[in-house]
Amino acid sequence: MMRMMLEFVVVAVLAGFSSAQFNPNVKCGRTSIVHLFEWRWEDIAEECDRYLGPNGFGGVQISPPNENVIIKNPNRPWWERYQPISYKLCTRSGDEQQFRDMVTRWNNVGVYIYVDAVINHMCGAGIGKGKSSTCGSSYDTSTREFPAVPYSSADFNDNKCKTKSGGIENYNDANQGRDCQLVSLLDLRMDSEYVRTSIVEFLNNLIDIGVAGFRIDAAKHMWPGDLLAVTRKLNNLNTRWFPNGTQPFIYQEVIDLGGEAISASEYTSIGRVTEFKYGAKLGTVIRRLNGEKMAYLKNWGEGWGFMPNDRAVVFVDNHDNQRGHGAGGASILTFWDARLYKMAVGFMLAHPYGFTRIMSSFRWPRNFVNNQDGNDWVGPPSYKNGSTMAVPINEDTTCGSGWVCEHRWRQIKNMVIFRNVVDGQSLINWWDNGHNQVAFGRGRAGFIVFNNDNMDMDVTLYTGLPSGKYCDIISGQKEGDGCTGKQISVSDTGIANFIIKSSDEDPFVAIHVNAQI
Ligand code: AAO
Repeated sequence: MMRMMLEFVVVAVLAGFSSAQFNPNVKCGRTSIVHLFEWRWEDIAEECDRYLGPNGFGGVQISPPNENVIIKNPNRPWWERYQPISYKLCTRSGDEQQFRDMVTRWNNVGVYIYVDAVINHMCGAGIGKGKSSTCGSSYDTSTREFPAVPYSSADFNDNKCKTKSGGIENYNDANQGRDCQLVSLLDLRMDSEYVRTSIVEFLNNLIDIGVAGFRIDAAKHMWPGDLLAVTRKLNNLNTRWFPNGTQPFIYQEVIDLGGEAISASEYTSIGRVTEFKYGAKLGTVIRRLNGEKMAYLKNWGEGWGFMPNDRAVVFVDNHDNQRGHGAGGASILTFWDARLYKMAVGFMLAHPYGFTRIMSSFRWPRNFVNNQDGNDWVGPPSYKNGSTMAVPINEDTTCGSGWVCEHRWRQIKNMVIFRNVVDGQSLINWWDNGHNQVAFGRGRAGFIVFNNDNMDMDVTLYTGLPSGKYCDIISGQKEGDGCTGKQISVSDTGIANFIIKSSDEDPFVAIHVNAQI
């Protein structure tokens, strides 16, 4: 008993002084990252120099880089990458050399890589025996053998889980959530020193190669103490590119919409956490469901019951909930609802709450039967042999071959820049019409106006900006000495007139001091 108490005190003290990493490590003046879902390393490397770097993006979240099982039925779903076979760095996105090249190229220009780390589990329990994996490593799920790590039966939670099926049956039971299988994925025994060390070696290898941080997949399904034990052993970032003593950025995927046994706050001392309420609520507001209005966004953020600002990673949609996986439900906005989506992303990037992540998707043939998309599994644009297609760039800067590239949409790209320009400025000069016309400023650096009502808007507002002519960065942008879209004049007293028709292609206007003419 005495010893247990002592251990508890030691853990608590260590947690208090833990090397928690909340700083996204993005270069000064950059404030967002983009998830290039399922992109090949070669394309990501190109996208850095040709687009993301010059347009002020801070970094990229990449799909899991380690070996996964190859699923043939259905044919190569995107989600096979969430079924690890080993920690070797070869996947449909590329091999280890391509991975290293990508990281080096990015780091050299100061835009960083964040790895989606799948460490809670290995592949599905029913996968069987074979070598159908992205580097050809063998596995046998009945004996729990993964020789390329190696892991064997003692490294899994089978004996700890108390449900009949061996899987999570009830999200109101925290023990099930952590000790049982998530959708029948073989659950690693994270309280074992050996498993912890294997995971730490995997992550430290990536850190040494040069990555800047990790999205921790399924963090909710690991005990916070086990996760802390792993993150505490991570190396500091590679000093070839990062200042001495820089810790990796940690952001944990914890779905907490309230009302379940496991809550996000259990993880906020380890690193940042994905705030799933953000996209679910913002979608509800912008879609005007359940009587919600944009005027209510006045106290958006912690005022809406979200986690503390400096702990949150926020996004409008993610790779799961854009296709009905994970959580959030029908309110989630995606590229499929482009007009509303751009408004939601615009609002997110203008608002100071949280660290922002942009989604960049691929199209799939949606096929709804009884409100369920039968094609929610479809993998990235690929050839018959299963290899992923390159991302071709069209003349108008959009992407081809089924890659959506939301991050290249003018409105979104320009709002990423807006966020950089207004970084550190507080939200001021809020205005609303009591319904869905709202406006606010960020210090004296930027101002944004939305019209999500079914009527035209013609208002004169105090912007707080220095007097002058500004280009609206939504309907166009500044090019040379002129604007390609609307132009807004701010008077000597900081006042400007905004006209937004409800029929405008994008019913919002944004101006900032770097788009002045
Ligand atoms: C695939 C097959 C499975 C098969 C399995 C193994 O689809 O049928 O059993 O292989 O062979 C992804 C895919 C899965 C796929 C898996 C492995 O999404 O379909 O399974 O790869 O290939 C939970 C977790 C969360 C997880 C999410 C999808 O908590 O961590 O499910 N996300 C991550 C990744 C994701 C990945 C994995 C984890 C696994 O982002 O891509 O899976 O590595 C509740 C809980 C949530 C729970 C959801 C969904 O949510 O709160 O924690 O997420 O249920 O089960 C309301 C509630 C909300 C509730 C929601 C849905 O909105 O408010 O709380 O309803 O009920």
